[in-house]
Amino acid sequence: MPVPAAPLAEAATHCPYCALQCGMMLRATPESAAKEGTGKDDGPEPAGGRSPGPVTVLAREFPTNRGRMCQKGWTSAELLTAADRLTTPLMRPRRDAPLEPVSWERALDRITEGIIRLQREHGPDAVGVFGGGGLTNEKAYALGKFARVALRSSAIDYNGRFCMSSAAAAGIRSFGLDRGLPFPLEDIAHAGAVIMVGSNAAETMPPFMQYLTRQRENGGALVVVDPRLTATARAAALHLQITPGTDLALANGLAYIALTEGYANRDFLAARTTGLAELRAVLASYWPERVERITGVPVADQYAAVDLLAQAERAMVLSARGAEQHSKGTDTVTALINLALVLGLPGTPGSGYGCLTGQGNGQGGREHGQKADQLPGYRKIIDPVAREHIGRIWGVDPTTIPGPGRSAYEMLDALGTPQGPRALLILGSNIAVSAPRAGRITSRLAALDLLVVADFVLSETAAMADIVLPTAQWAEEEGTMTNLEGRVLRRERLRPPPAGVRTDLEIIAALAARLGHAERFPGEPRAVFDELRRASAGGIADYAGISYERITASDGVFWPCPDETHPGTPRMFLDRFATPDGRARLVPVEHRPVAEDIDPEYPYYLTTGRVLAHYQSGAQTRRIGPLVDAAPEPFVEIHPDLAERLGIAEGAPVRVTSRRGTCEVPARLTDTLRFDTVFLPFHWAGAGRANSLTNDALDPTSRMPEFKVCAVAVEPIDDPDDNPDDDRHATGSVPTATVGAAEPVRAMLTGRSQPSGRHQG
Ligand SMILES: Nc1nc2c(c(=O)[nH]1)N[C@H]1C(S)=C(S)[C@@H](COP(=O)(O)OP(=O)(O)OC[C@H]3O[C@@H](n4cnc5c(=O)[nH]c(N)nc54)[C@H](O)[C@@H]3O)O[C@H]1N2
Ligand SMILES: Nc1nc2c(c(=O)[nH]1)N[C@H]1C(S)=C(S)[C@@H](COP(=O)(O)OP(=O)(O)OC[C@H]3O[C@@H](n4cnc5c(=O)[nH]c(N)nc54)[C@H](O)[C@@H]3O)O[C@H]1N2
Ligand SMILES: [Mo]
Repeated sequence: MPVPAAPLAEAATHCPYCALQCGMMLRATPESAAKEGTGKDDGPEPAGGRSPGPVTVLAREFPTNRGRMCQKGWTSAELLTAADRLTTPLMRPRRDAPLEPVSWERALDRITEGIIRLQREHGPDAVGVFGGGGLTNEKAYALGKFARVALRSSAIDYNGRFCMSSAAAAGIRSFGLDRGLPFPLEDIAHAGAVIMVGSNAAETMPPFMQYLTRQRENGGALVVVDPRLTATARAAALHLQITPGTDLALANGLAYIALTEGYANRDFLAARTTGLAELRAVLASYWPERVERITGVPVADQYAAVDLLAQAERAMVLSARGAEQHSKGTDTVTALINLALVLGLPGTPGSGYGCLTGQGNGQGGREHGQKADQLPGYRKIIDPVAREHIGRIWGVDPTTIPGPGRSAYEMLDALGTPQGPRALLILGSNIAVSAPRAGRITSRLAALDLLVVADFVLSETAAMADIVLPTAQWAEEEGTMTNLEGRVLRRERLRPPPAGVRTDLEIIAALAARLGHAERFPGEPRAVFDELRRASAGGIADYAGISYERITASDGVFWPCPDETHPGTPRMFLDRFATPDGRARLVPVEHRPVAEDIDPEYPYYLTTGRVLAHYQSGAQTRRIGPLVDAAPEPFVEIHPDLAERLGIAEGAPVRVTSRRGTCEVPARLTDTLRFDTVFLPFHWAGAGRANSLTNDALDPTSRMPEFKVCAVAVEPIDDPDDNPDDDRHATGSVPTATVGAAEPVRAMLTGRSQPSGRHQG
């Protein structure tokens, strides 16, 4: 292992959380440098061992955040010194025994023995890898290569499948490639109209809101489509309070209006698209009254939204998880792209369609090969030319590179079965909390012969592992991230990890070395990045011209950037789309119902999402004092009228039940959501785990699960001890309070013509 460089007094880096990648400055307090660990120790942390001191976080003037950050960013450094931070590998002496500290040698030897034995008995695919969109580009690249070269396994996928995979699949189908935002954030401030479909950026990317504020100050209008009146929707001129799971019909309906009202951009359609006739034929059945019946969005509001978009000189259609995390997410985004194309927005300067990618490296994480069907440079693993090129870079015979593996949920669902992996290595995901139908997934994890998790804390998933490896945090290692704009940026290291802790790259390198591939896996991020550049050269996501030096000296570089003299590509598609003929595809798509609709037994829609103070599975933010104070516990949002009907008071314990499990949380009564819909944030484990309920129905193209809608029953908990088991099935007991409630709710809906659009200003 190379000797780590000395700690810095100050490091220019980026927030460890979302895809906005706010620029931040980290400053070591004087005593922390003195108490520094070297990161080189190869044994358990001695009792009372060294612990590095606190770090101060300052916001930087970076083009994404322009000096601002949210509460998560300001408090992010607290996790560096969290009381329960892992500083030694942990291992179970026996399957049923508790985790105990062990040396790195023993932990790595035990993992290697397990891998070799399971692969000898069951073949290479017996060992699987699960990565994350929070990992740096270097780690995502190394992990994909580790699976294909060191393990020769096809079983690798990652949590990005649960995130923006539907938008990615739709972007590839319509435009020929997927870059979340094909334009810089700055363009949003100058758009005359923006429609945001299923994004609550006010809570999920607070510093992003300054672009919408500036957009409004510039005279622009915002339309928000969300079943809830969120903080984001409050900033809108028009809020469309849609029935969950019906965005596809709405998008088709808005495109219908654009075509029939003469708003279609005929020159653009003729010059830059194909498929208009076929699209027109499908859109013909999406007349406004029918769309109102499906979506609940009043006809007048549909017209108002199209008027705003069509009359603006520059306009944007943006989507996020609310529209995408559905079993028809790919087609829903396709319908939104069709709307944008009919209006002539994509590839037009200042206008366009974009997906607001979520995780810190959600964009880069989907480009470098940790995806089941992909090789670095956003290449297809089935493409013989790509296999040839990558085989050369990796120094292996291309025929030895495995073919495509299963998608994230399908791989997890098969764990421990004769068809699936018997060992799993997880870096950067806490699936025991965040996977859909999580009761099923934890039972699959428990069925494994070997579960290895690398994390900085004992997440709920790590707590199930046979071996846990303590890994470095963002301030303790270098690396690059690619933000939601496709901007490749640099993380600078403030100080080495605490004694006993290794970086993910060092862990991958050490395992690869034990599997006989010592030379092929450098543990140094720069060496990995240089290889990544060469591997990506000539691919879709081409990083060949991007270097650490360039992105340190600048505000990052946008891919594609094929050589060092190339300026990078902030705006894409200006001349042509990335399809063979250069034209965007209008792909006709039909609305279809949600995978699990409400019925008398499960009469309400459940939707899930986020709150400002917590990040994802909460593994990181549930350990940070000010964030726990801001949002101490899980809750379910219920409309006061529905709560009254069910006999539920504010703060009272509520049981939410789906065909897959139950969740018990206090009620939060609010009239900001539809009264046929309840909302659960998914940041908590245990009885408050939202994913005990969610549906594992998958999108046929992206394999995205239907996180955003399933059918549930809701009842007050009279006897708190009466707690039915998780993952029960439809045959289980039916909560009496809600039997047959679907009809009264429908009557309420029609009786009060809920929901209605909301006009302001
Ligand atoms: N505070 C915080 N910020 C985060 C994260 C976090 O966990 N916490 N995670 C990051 C990541 S990885 C991601 S992916 C992003 C996610 O960012 P967002 O997509 O903004 O987050 P969500 O809360 O999942 O969903 C957004 C909205 O979709 C709405 N919605 C639910 N169902 C539907 C529907 O059928 N149609 C429509 N139109 N809307 C619907 C919900 O009511 C919710 O307000 O946030 C990133 N930023
Ligand atoms: N019901 C419902 N479920 C959802 C969603 C939803 O909207 N509703 N959203 C989905 C989405 S969009 C996403 S992105 C997923 C996210 O869900 P997860 O994949 O569980 O994401 P995190 O909670 O960020 O988990 C990251 C874990 O890895 C650790 N970690 C962070 N960085 C690193 C690193 O660099 N190296 C290593 N080794 N470990 C690291 C953290 O401590 C944490 O334990 O959840 C999905 N689940
Ligand atoms: Mo995400």
